Amino acid sequence: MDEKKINNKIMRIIVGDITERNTDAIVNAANNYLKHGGGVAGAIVRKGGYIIQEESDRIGFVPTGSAAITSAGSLKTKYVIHAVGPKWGEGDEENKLKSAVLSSLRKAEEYQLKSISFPAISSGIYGCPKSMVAKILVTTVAEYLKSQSTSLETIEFCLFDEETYRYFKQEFDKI
Ligand code: AR6
Repeated sequence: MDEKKINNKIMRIIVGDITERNTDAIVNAANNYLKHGGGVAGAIVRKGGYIIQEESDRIGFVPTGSAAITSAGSLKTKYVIHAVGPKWGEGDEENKLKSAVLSSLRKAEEYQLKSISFPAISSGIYGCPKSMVAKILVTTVAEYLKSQSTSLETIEFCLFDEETYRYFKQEFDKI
């Protein structure tokens, strides 16, 4: 675990299972149709309950680089913010990823949330390099905290394995 203060807000990196986090919201690495099958998405629905899939089905399509919000079923968190990151190779991955992060932060803001936890969006099934994902996620959140007044007091990255954590730690240390 490591954390930094930016404008009196906390930016944190941890190794863990995001479905266990009790932040106000957790972010899901979703696809355009919010069909939550594998990866973090599958784990969220398996643990939180099918209500999350049902609410997602009512939302329907979410463009790449955007985010939608549902309740969180029986998870410890209150909301799931479904962010759609890019697939590696489709083009303009960095901008789309940045946009997915900013859309998630704006959703959290709309709901006046105080804390949010992000996974390494697009770095699993979607195949983006972990180094790129770490750079975009960490710099986007750091810039956001520097430049905005926000309801968010804590923004964390919950990384599933030590290798991903090391990539995030490298970027974190540059801030
Ligand atoms: N907690 C935290 N991180 C996790 C967890 C967990 N429980 N499980 C996996 N990760 P992925 P993507 C990490 O594949 O690449 C789904 O089918 C994982 O190690 O979940 O954006 C969706 O429905 C990796 O570093 O998301 C989409 O179709 C990161 O989370 C598609 O996969 C993201 O991996 C999205 O692919």
